[in-house]
Amino acid sequence: MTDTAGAEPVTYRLQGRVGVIRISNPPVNALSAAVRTGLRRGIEIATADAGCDAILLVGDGRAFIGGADIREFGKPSVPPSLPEVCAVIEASAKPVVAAIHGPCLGGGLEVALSAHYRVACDDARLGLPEVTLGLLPGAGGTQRGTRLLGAKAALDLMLSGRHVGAAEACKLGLVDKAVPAGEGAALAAGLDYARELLERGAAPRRSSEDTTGLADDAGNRAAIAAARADAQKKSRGLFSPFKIIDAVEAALDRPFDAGMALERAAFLEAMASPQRAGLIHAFFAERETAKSPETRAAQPRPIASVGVVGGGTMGAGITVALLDAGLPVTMVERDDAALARGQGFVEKVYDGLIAKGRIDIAAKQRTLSRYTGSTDYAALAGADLVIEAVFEDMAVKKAVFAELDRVCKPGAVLATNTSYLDIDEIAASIGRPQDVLGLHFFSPANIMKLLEIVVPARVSADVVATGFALAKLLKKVPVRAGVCDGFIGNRILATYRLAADYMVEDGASPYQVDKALRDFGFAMGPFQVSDLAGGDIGWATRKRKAATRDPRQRYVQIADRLCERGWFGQKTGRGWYLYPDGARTGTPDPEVEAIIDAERQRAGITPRSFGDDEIVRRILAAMANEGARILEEKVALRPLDIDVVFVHGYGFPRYRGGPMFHADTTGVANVLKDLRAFAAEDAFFWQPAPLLERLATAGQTLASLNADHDKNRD
Ligand code: 3H9
Repeated sequence: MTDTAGAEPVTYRLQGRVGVIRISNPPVNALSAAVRTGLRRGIEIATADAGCDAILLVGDGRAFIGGADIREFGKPSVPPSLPEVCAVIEASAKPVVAAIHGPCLGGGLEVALSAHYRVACDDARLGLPEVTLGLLPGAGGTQRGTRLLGAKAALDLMLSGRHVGAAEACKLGLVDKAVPAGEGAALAAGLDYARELLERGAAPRRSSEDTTGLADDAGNRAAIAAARADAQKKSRGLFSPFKIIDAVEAALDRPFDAGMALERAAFLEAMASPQRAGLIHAFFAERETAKSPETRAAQPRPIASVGVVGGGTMGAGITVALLDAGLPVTMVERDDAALARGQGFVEKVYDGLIAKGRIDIAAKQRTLSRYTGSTDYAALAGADLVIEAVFEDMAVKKAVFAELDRVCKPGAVLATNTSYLDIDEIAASIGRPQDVLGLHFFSPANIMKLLEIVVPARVSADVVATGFALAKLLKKVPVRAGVCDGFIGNRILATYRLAADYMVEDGASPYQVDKALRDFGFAMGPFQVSDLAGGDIGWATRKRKAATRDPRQRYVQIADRLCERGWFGQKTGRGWYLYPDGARTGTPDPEVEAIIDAERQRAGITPRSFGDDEIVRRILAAMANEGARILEEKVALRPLDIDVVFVHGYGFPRYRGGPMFHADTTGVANVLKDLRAFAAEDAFFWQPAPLLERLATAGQTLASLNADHDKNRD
């Protein structure tokens, strides 16, 4: 601790009568052990400093405090703990002001709530997002927050993890006032506020003693009951939301210290839970996937205008995603009718938002003023990037790319949204393969966060970097993938869908398979996914691959029997499930079960029963095994890339980290044992990937490959 700015993460300096404690721990001033020590010491120095009458807490750089240092989680704890530091801040006999700008999250907000007064700049983002990491606020947030805001608002913040801006924070009573943002604005506003408080002779005002939020007892009780009922429905399988509710209830029922004790015990329990480990893995993994060898090596090309070829569901969804990011978009379709349909899909999205009261007609018109439709490829001549989203057929795609090659300006990035096709072949078909990239969006493209950035052999690094820059603009989670059939996501999906088909032919019902996977935490089971995507898509793929299918691969015909009847899923009213009267949730179909029975007889299979546990183990083993093959082939850079694809594109439970993280949780050796046991019945499908065998022999984890990749990079 010095009285001048130095290398220490927390410094103290007297400015007039105000002792300024400045936190400087880039990038987000996370509360590492050194910062916690520095904060406590800062308060001690300020307390002892006769020239200091008030204390100001302020963050350097782009944040007040982004929260506890997540990188310390799972390691032995180092004193002082954050609750201790917060207690020291709150106990100060001199008034303490927190001047907030940028992120003020988790432990950062808890520090601010321990201060006696708070001012926030307009760029502040305040929140208690611990729930998203499998935790609860562990430094008094549940106790001080509830006392200040009341149970309803406190629960809303803590259970959603959402960030609020300065104006809303003012309204909620989280901060006292909001001021305009700007360079040095937090320090200036904090100093002004501290001086104002001194002039007023304001005494310390402690959140732990505040009972503003507790006044409405009936409202608070009702909020607790409502939150519990809601969590039973929405947070099934999760640990920390229920602990948050218990802790908020304790704030109503118990003295502050007893509430703090309950919060601490629950926090430590949450910290020890595998859910915390899975969620924190997901947090870091999705930041890692945004970096790639190409983003390190090259600068992206500028993207000021974009073209989309194709106005079907995908093309329209991509158009909306681009419009929402503020880009001008030109959609090209083959004729007026197709173009009108495409524009209709786009408009429908905004009309839906109007109906929900989320935007008004003027906002729709403003957005659509950046939309142009055309049936002439020449309209794409000025586009910096064109995304092709036409029918999934190589000849059709090549014809589109030939047109793009003809009309697009030199240097335009030419992207395909194909989900399966060989992008190297598309690139080789035109005169500028270095500009051709895969941008694989997931449906609905304006909602789903995942974007697979598929890197063909001859693409130049700046084109790949442009794909990543576009993902950032679109607020998508990008994952780099190599070219292969299905890339990362659909290739692994195809494999575990086979495992599911085998189980169904061997005796499980598709409804049991789906339910077992939902109970594991998946958003949907594979048969529900098929009904949602449309069974015809998989059928077309199976037909396409029929000629090249390895004769050793077991083939289950049940899905073909459904497709032959025109049962493609939701869009046809029946598939694996029945969807009477346009229902979104399907009901089991006895006729499907009869077809399955007939197919088992045809194949000479005596059905056996499967436990839910075995169903889940088979699916996860199939995922990990195919994932390992993908790693061997370098289609995915690291196991964490596969995890991010499945969490963001396929409804894998985030709190389990992803299929590869989960394989480590189970133990690679145990996954291998399962694979070998299953291989006794089908040696071709269940053949263990050599990578898993190598890791198991060496006693290594898949996660070690994430770290190896980092080492090689540096
Ligand atoms: C907590 O506080 C518990 C307490 O209640 C109780 C304790 C007893 N720690 O996201 P970005 C890194 S739980 C360590 O790309 P942005 C991040 O990994 C915590 N590192 O930037 C990245 O590193 P790299 C509650 C952190 O501007 C870099 O900072 N807090 C932390 O888009 C930039 O991050 C949260 O849950 C951290 N806390 O967004 C907030 N935060 O450059 C989590 C970030 O090497 N953080 N990093 O890849 C966020 O939501 C966003 O990072 C934030 C900035 C909004 C702050």
